[in-house]
Amino acid sequence: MTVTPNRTAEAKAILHNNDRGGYTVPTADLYPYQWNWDSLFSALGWAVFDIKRAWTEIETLFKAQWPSGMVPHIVFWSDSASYFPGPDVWQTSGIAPATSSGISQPPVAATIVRRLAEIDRLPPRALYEAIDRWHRWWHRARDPEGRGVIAISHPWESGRDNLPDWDAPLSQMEVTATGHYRRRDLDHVDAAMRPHQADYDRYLALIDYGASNGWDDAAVSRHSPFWVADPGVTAVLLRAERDLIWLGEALGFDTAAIERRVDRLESGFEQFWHDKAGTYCSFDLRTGQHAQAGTSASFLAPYAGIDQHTDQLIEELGTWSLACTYLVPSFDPRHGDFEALRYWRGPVWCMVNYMIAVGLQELGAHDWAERLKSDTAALIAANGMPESFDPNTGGPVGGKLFTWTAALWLAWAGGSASDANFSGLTASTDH
Ligand code: 9WN
Repeated sequence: MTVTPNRTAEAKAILHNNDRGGYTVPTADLYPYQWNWDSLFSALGWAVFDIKRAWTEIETLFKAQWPSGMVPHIVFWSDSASYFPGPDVWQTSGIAPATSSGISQPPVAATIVRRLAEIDRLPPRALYEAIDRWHRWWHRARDPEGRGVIAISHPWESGRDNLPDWDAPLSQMEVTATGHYRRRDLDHVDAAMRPHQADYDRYLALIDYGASNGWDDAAVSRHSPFWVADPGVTAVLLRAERDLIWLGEALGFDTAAIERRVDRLESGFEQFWHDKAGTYCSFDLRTGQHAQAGTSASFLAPYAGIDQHTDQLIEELGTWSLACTYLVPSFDPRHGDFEALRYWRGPVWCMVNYMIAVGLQELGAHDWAERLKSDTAALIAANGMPESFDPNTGGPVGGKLFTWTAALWLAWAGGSASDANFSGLTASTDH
């Protein structure tokens, strides 16, 4: 007799097992610290059965906010030998209030806090103000020219580390002395699923660049060897700004400044449109060169409330669906650089599917939103909760017992009717 696994019980157990007291690690060993967007997505999962714990997750993350407003992508609350690069490489002490990395990650906080507010209560005013400071940091530090597109200073800042988009900008970098270092990721995950050594050398060189400039935002924006406008971070920020307005109005704040930031991002977004590729693509702000093909982030435009090219995007999604079994691969499955197992060069990531589906639903593309939800549910039902999935076979990729996969099962893909109000697909969409 086959026993059907109880995925909901498993998902809750994953959150509990990854709980380190006030914050949730993405997975044991491979990622033993608090990661920014992982932590926020975990709050969606916690909210399904422990709303208080969901709020704590976010409060803990914001304790690590820098005086500049930046919220780091990793907070090293405790020591661990199982991850590299650790605090000694980042060298942020004296700048950061808690030991942390020196770069950020896609700012999903306002959107997730809004979701918690809709099901529970409004956030404390101080949390709203902290998120506002973080958003202002993105504009000031990562769009200093006010072009309306947000730059990343390191592939890790996009959250989509080894996307083919970053290959050309990284290849321009001179990598001289990174010194000897030992990667720890390969102790935990098959090398075929991880970035190449040449990528890691560049990731390290970029950390070295930031650290040797004291993580000064002006120095980074002027001279960082890697400075690429990312439609992923820009779309996430644009949506987050709209959700911050919602929160600000509910809390009685003046939101006029945020409205102006929204206007700037809305008009800036079209710069990502690349006619030849027929989709939204990142571009190198130093050379002006667009990436050559679409990525899963191209489909985040609807999530950002951008509807100029909806028909083309939906047509593109239809073509992708014929080239792989499960949507949405992280990179164009028809392109020569697509690799079904190698991290962000192919695999399907649940939280990206969730964001894309929310946007599609809001623009009225209900069938596609449902398709993404049912693909995600099928992947998890068959394979449990790994870091990501092979878009062709559906097999598990990367780390195991993964927090955001578990959280998105609870809050979205595996939701029963009684969980419906936690689903991004049914919550109010009045923006
Ligand atoms: C570097 C934790 C993080 C995610 C990122 C994902 C991966 C780290 C790494 O893991 O990046 O930040 O060492 O590979 O790409 O999105 O937040 O899950």
